[in-house]
Amino acid sequence: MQFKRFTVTSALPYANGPVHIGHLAGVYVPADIYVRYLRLLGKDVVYIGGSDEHGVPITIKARKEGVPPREIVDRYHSMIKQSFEEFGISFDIYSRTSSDIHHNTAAEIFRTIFDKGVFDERSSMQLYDEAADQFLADRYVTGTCPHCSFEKAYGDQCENCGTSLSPLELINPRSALSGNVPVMKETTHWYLPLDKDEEWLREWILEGHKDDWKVNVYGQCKSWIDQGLRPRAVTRDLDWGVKVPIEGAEGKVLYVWFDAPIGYISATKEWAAALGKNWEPYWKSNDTKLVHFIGKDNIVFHCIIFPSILKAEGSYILPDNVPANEFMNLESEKISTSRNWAVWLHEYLLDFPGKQDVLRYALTANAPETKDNDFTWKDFQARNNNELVAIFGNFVNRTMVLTQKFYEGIVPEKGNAEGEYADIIRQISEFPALIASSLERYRFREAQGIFMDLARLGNKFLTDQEPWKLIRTDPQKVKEIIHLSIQICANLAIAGEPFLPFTSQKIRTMLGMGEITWEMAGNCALIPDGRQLGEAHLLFAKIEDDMIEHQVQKLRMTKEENTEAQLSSSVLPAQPSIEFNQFAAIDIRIATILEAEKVAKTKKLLKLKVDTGIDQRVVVSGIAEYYNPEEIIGKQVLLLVNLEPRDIKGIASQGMILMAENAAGELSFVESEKAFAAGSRVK
Ligand code: B3M
Ligand code: ZN
Repeated sequence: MQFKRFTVTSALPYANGPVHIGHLAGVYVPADIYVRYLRLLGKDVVYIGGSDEHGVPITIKARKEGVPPREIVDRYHSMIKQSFEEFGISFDIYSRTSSDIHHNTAAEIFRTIFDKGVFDERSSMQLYDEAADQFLADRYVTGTCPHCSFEKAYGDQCENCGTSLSPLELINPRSALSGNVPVMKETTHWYLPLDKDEEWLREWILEGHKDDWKVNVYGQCKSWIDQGLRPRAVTRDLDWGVKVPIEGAEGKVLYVWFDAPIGYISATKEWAAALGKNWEPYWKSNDTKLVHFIGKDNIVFHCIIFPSILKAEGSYILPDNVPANEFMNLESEKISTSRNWAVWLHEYLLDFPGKQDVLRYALTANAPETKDNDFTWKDFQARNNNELVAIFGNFVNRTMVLTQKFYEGIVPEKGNAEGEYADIIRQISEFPALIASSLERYRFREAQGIFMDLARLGNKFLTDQEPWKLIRTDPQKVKEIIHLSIQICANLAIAGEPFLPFTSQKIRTMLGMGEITWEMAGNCALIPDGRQLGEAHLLFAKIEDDMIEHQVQKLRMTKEENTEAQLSSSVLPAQPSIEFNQFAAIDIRIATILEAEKVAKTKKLLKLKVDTGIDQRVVVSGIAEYYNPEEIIGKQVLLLVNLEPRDIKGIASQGMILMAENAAGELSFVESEKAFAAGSRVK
């Protein structure tokens, strides 16, 4: 099918924190590559982005900071918008769901579906936090996932196994507000009867998109549909969100996953209005190709729930594809906002100024397209130094420098060595179609790899031809070599624009290129003889070890902070109280360690001889993993002296050394601050 226009969306990030490389690799970089390619093709395309400003993630953050939700979304919306812009994510509009146009659009769609009588209105018992005086929807409740036993599943989804949940399915639910065990309370909500959508969803996705949707996306949809779809509440008892636009629904708002995807539509309206265009064809015309770029945790919402909403409304098209990615991990661990385990975009932009393309390149080269992948700083450095600098940058730089040196920067004439270079010229002409074919199948990683092969081809061409030597013997041929190299540079500027837009711009400036189109790619007569080229600038610079070490160090510190926080938060509750005389019966003394040796054939045990002040005796203690025998001779420790003797590995142990144990199970002696004599009583 020949599409007339393209509506491309990328997931609306929650405005409750900055964006990180996981978001970029999963969603924004691939979407941006795709739309830049479409624009080069001259297609009518709108690329929609914006902030998701409703939902519990926002209100929880606001509550934590003790500020109104509005303050949170204002802060992060502008921060996210700005960093996307600086990073070159080329949205046609970056909107937000707290705008009036969005509230009106979402309310209108709800109203239309309501008027058609599609929703079921149902009263039911829901979890309620009495202390906070609030129903516990979605992330306001946590508990154990009934599917995978993950203990921190949310009321709407388990982030461990990806299953979408309802609060009542959680085992041992707890309020995220107070930590309390919730009670049940009755409330009324409107439900989208997804069970009735099963048939057309089956036909549309399972039969219609078996071959063109990604395996991971198709698989998730299939398992959802096969498990049987259930009606889903699309309203909530909350005060932050789009008000439910019907009577009798006071104090209720639309479920965030009802309104957020509608944000794509609201943003399109806003974009069109500003340009005096009609928004409707972009959402309602069958010759429009709608593509949603998302992460794998959003698949069900974009492939099943949102389409069901649009279908119920009746006048919208459905997505042609939903190329969801898997997750990007960071240094072998899952990226986590709460544990600060991430590379934040705004920090990257500060730490690596002018290196947007390096991150874009590294993320695409390692994109989690078919499975989770890992970002490491070492790989980032290697991609830059060994690929961008050594191949792409090196080729373009050599071409520019030689043109400068031999011809004062003027493009030499082509000559007629065409026959000799016919094979290379043919190869160049084949590149655009190869890259395009991968891009159109959403294989960005493969596409970028092919693009790099073009740079490789150029680099190898120069190296093989050795014009710097040939200049003395065959200056005519050198002209031809340099001429062709310049044409390859121009091709790299065009084919590279979707992947490395900043670099493409630099090359275009150096070569004096104007507007570019995809159609021009593959051509070896892009830059005419006699053109004076601009000044040569390096495209990429080597990234030294200290820059990488600095980033790795940052992560190391985060890890230490997390471990400390975890240890201090996992303190055991106090034991039941005892009477004073129970305590008084315990006889603890300061004792001096006189001798220490390992107990044979054990890992943990030391046999100690101690001076208790009362006597000298033998005690067996399980501290061998934490102390070497020789380093503890002479130490003053606390000893429980009236514990009944026990036989440990054939040794009669008379007493017990008191040790402190932390949450990690590590042991430490407890010492007297002053050097008291052995036998001093501890009470
Ligand atoms: N804000 C969830 C997320 O960031 C959500 C996406 C909305 S897309 C309409 O995972
Ligand atoms: Zn689970």
